[in-house]
Amino acid sequence: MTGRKVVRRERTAFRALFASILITGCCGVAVSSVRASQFAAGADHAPVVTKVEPPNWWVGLTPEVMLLISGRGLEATKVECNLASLLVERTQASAGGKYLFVWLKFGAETKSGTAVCRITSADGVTSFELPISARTETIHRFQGLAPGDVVYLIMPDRFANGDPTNDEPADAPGSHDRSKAPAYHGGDLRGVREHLAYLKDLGVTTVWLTPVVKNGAAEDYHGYGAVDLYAIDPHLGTLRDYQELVAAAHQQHMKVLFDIVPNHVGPRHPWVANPPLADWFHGTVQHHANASATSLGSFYGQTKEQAAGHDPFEALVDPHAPPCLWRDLTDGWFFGILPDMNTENPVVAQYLLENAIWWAEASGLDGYRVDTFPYVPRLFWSRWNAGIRRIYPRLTTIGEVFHPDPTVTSFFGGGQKRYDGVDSGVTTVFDYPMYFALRDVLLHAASFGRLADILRHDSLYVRPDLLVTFIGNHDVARFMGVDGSSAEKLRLAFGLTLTLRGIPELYYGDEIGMTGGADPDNRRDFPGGWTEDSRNAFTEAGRTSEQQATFVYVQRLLRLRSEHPALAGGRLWSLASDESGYAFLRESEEERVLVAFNASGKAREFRVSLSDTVAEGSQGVKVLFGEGRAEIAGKEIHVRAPGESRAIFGLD
Ligand SMILES: [Ca+2]
Ligand SMILES: [Ca+2]
Repeated sequence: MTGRKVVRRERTAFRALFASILITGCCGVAVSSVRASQFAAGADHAPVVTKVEPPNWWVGLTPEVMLLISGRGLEATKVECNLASLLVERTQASAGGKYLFVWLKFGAETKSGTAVCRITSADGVTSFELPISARTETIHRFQGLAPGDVVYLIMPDRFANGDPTNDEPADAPGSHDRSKAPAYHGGDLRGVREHLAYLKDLGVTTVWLTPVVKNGAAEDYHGYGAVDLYAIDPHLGTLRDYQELVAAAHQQHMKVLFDIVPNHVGPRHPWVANPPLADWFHGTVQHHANASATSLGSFYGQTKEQAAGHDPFEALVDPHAPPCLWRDLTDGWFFGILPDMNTENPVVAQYLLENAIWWAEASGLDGYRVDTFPYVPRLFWSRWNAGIRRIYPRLTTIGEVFHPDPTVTSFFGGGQKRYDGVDSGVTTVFDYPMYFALRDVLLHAASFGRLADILRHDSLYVRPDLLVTFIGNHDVARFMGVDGSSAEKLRLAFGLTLTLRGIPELYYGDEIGMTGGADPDNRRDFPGGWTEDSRNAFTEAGRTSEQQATFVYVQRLLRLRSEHPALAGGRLWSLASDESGYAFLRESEEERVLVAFNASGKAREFRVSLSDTVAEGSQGVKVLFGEGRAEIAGKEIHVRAPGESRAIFGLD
């Protein structure tokens, strides 16, 4: 909110009894108002409310809700609400009266309506409103992901501009400039909604948007610098735009993932100057640890080169490591600058859980992509996931564990307690080990056997079939932006991620071979998302022949995946693996499918015994996709594969 608005609010509060003031400008249905009244005496200290979080709630959702009221003079001696069934359990003022926590308990008789709650202090009275509504129908909402899903990652500022009027909101002057990589480019939620048909046509089932909450700096187009966890960033639209996007996706039988960041907020969040509690954050602006400072490569016997990928994640999963080896990771500020939430404080934990519940209930979203997962103490995750599941049992949570080693990533996966006695409760994690292996194999001449080596670690996961596989995202250089890449290698990479076990994630634009180096060059605008663009790659006519070839390739693979349950969720059996090739089976109740890759530049033949495999006794084979031929010869299958090719066969 702007300083001018706050001043206007305060003047209004001084002038009028029960003056109505808008407190959350862009919150669609969640807009609520503050009714302020006070006595003339002691006006300087009289209570004033500027913000209520959450701005509204629902009947029958939770037994209680904790409100964080912001303002001043909030040292309440009494808080009471006008609904008899709504009980004020307790209150706690803090930060010299700048904040008031109010715990409300919903009685069995609570009905929808707007509660008016009065705050009395020694110096005056004010009140705030809390709209409480009935829950909407839950069918087709909160769906969660299944192995048959395909995720498409979008950075909304860089995808499509559906509403040029929000390109530069009034409170963010100078933030919009398409010619500058770190500026806002104008893409928004409406732009995503208007291109759901394109994604549906490609074969995508799920959209993951990078964070949509309000950010505070002119270069926060990426969304990871939150200043308000209950508002949509005005560059992207309004809460109503987000609700309409989720509803439109559901109407087309698609799902939406919300990118949530309980670990930290942006440096410009108002809490940083005035924390609601003294220990709201781990440390202070002046004194805090850096979560990214330490490397433990040599501790675990790595060479200098190997150590580059090693960090305190390894100590965190090491039952022999004292907390001093990993404490900075969980309690330090990300990059040394992003204020780290003290999630061990139960008030902070309740705030963050309610925030996740609020976005789900307000929009109907289907899951959370959870940022910086290892950076938050695990007991918080256990309770956070359990709190979400109590209400939304099918909702999927996907943790970001950015590490190449499956013994590390699997530790954070949910479904079982680890050495610390904690089950993180997260549904699944991203398959970073497979990402690193795929890039090493296809772009850096590593042995193809690396893939089978990653896959043998699947025994460490409770649900390896739900791992989210990918060849690119917003944090790494584009696959096509890496030296040695080519359209052919990109197709091999898609061929692998779309046929291996797991839920594949595609990074926007990779399906047309977009290029770009490290952040922010990997976040270029999707061509055609802006009316002034010379080509519109959302349409076949606007794609170059090479873009069209890659698009059609991905589309055909996704169609095949949706038509063959073995490819979407079947068990994977590694049959043959060496420096340049890999052949594996996918097995479902209905079928067995053989997938063969030849990464070398020359044609080659696989001769694979089917004895003692689920394909033993197969009589025939037919090509489902790609180049190459195969035949059953006795107890063997012989596959002839051209150089840099992949082929998929159905076995009878
Ligand atoms: Ca826009
Ligand atoms: Ca942390």
